[in-house]
Amino acid sequence: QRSVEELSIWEDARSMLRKARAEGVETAWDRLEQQTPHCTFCELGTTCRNCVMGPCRISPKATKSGKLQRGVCGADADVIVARNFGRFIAGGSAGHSDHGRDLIEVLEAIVEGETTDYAIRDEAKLRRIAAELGIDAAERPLMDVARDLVDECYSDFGSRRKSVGFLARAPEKRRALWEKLGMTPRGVDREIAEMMHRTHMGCDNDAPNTLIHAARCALADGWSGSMIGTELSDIIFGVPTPSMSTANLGILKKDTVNILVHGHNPVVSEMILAAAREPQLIAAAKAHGASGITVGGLCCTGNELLMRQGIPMAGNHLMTELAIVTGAVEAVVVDYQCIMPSLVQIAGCYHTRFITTAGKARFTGAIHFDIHPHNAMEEARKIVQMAVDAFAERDPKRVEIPVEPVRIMTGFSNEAILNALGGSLTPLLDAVKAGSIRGFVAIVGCNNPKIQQDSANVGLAKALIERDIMVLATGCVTTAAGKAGLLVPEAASMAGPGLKAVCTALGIPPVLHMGSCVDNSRIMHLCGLIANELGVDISDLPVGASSPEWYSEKAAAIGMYAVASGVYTHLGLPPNILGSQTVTDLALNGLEGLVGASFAVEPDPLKAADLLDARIRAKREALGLKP
Ligand code: SF4
Ligand code: WCC
Ligand code: FE2
Repeated sequence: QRSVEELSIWEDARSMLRKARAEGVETAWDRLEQQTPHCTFCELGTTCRNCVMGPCRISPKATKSGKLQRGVCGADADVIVARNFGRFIAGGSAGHSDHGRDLIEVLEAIVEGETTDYAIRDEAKLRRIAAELGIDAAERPLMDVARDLVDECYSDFGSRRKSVGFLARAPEKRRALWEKLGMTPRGVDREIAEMMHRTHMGCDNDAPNTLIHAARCALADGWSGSMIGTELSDIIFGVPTPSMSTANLGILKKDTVNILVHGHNPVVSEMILAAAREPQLIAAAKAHGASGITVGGLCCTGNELLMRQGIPMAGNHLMTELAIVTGAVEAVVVDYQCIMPSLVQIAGCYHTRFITTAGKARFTGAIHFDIHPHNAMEEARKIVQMAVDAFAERDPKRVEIPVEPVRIMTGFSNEAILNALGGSLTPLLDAVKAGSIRGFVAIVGCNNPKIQQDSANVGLAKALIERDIMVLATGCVTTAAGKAGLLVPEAASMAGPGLKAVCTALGIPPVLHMGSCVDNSRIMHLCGLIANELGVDISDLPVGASSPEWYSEKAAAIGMYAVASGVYTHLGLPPNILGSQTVTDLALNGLEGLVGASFAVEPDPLKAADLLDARIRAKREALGLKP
């Protein structure tokens, strides 16, 4: 068994791992050990289960023996790997985009008067976005504009369009390239469904052709499904603005009722937070001897509420099990995605109520509340009451809160960034031209128990800011960067001299928190704005992306749309594609010639920083800037 020090860089994680071991609670790390070694065929991506003539597998030694080179139908390793990877990307795109669609449904419920729990909080943004999508938004009643926006967004999911609405945000050159390559996303659901079709036996049996569609599918996510999720969330819950909060397990309080919100969508968690702030529920908590109610965030639901409401972050992906191990959590309220099924068992080891809220994400053994726009607040109150009541069952002898919370700054939407810059990108671009900011790297994504938790997320961020490269963080990298002290203005002292000067002048951190995983669409939008301002393509910009500790299908979709948009993208570990030379070559090299960017795989964060730095250097030189 590996020591807890090897598993995570954090004291809060290590303490809770020790406690879990002492109390006999199984975690993801234990199960990884049981699953190791993994199946080599699956690791290489050369298993196929797409029909019942199989399942089939292609031996990595196939070329030597001459046997097992093709599945029963005749598919070779290239075809099988491309098909599997295509479906992987489609799965990720579906997750983000279905989340986006849920926001359309909430806006629709507002427009139709089916809910009073939700409202249009940012009318100006609604009109601005509607106008951007070609809706007459100026003089008409708000609800009429909103109704048209709902229709417009739904249409992006269908199959009657030539291209999705927000694609106009991408530079013209890029759109022309997509058109030429057959990568223009026509509709979110269409591209996902077409990927399922193409990968049925006997359809797309040309690996590069399958990968081009994988890119189209991912672009539908990044430039439509996710983008709709972000923009509508801002309209309904408010555009994030900079504010301060805190992070790590120390945000759980010994004397409060602690509720953690986990998953991705702000729709339910915003209601939980609103309920937890109501005087009668706070009074109920006090009646049980608590001093109040703490709502803390996990993963992206946490990010959504951190960005807009400033709630504290308990942790990222690999902290979700460990948060319950504190023994100080009354309820974990989840929506969907990245919620380990093991949380049901771990909650069962304590007094913690594990509560699901989405019909499409139910967990056997969980307490379920079926939440819809029309009943959200009413149900949220019941959930908070349930957490309050659970406080009486907390066993103080089993409570251990290992650390003090760390301060973080959040709320850097594109609107907030532009605002901080006085309304125009010019000062930022001037800093880039002068070389005080040499470039930008978005560090995004998850934790993976195969990698010491947050060692690569934090290691890469530190190495980049030292080189005057500004870092943009989303998803589970947020809490990693926050715990490392990188999300406060004082972190400028850890940056290189140029970046330090810019951050100090603006009072911002060198690592900017831009939101949840769907909010990577903010970063794509920003790339589009910068490229248009400079009159170049996104692939000409001194930018990069990285997911050092990724695990999920969604992270692969994000990586794929970043690359297809022209952003060089580093991954800390490879997807399961190495069984195909063709697919691997295309991902690591060939895509560069097609879309002007490719993937790089490098487990060592310092070497990854070198790769991203070299890329930024080359792009700066090509733009005639000093490297
Ligand atoms: Fe085997 Fe081909 Fe069926 Fe896949 S589609 S399981 S490779 S026969
Ligand atoms: Ni996004 Fe990765 Fe976290 Fe889940 S919440 S674990 S996809 S980064
Ligand atoms: Fe996420």
